Amino acid sequence: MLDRFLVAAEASHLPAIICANKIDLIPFEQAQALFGLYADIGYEVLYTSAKTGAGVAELRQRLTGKLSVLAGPSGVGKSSLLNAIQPELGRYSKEVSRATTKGRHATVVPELLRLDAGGYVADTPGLRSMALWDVEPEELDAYYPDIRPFVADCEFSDCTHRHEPGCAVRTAVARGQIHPARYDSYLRLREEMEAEARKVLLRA
Ligand SMILES: Nc1nc2c(ncn2[C@@H]2O[C@H](COP(=O)(O)OP(=O)(O)OP(=O)(O)O)[C@@H](O)[C@H]2O)c(=O)[nH]1
Ligand SMILES: [Mg+2]
Ligand SMILES: [Zn+2]
Repeated sequence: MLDRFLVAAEASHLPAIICANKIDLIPFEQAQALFGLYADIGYEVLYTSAKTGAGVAELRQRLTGKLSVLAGPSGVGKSSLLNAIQPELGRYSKEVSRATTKGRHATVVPELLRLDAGGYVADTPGLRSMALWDVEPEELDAYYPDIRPFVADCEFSDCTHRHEPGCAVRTAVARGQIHPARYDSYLRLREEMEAEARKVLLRA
């Protein structure tokens, strides 16, 4: 899911910040073991807790003066984080709206909110899945900043990085220059996109 969001952001030329919330629930080393690889790739990773306030000032600072959107699965604490940044901003977090919320989601409609410190931020309902429109399977590798630098060295210009001989991406995985989890997510996403494209062809 995270890699999917990152691909969508790369494809739209939107700078992405990864916010790992609820760090009060696990030891910090454990959080770092999960998200540290993204920092290695070059993404900015913020570790936050809406509950203790950890990292909230940093998040507020990164949103100030910008037009941003908080996206992620339901229940991760997007609205709670906004509440922590500026009271009453996350009006639709679970606590506040428990009495009126029947469904799984606390936030029901995306809403653009004004920050006192300047800028706007959109709170969104949690996403269970996300389609990647306007991204062709053949260009997926370009949206993985950790895979992208190796693609030009593949023997075949249309290399899918699955099984072709002389694949520089697979060599990089073997050498530990690309994290295996990221390579796996590339393969899965590519598979899914190709299956989707086949369905569209069948319908046509
Ligand atoms: N322990 C802990 N709980 C948190 C934290 N942030 C949010 N929660 C809890 O997580 C639950 C979901 O929080 P929400 O802010 O409603 O989550 P959301 O991402 O806005 O969810 P949707 O609106 O459905 O997409 C609530 O019970 C919050 O109290 C945190 O940093 N630590
Ligand atoms: Mg919400
Ligand atoms: Zn290749």
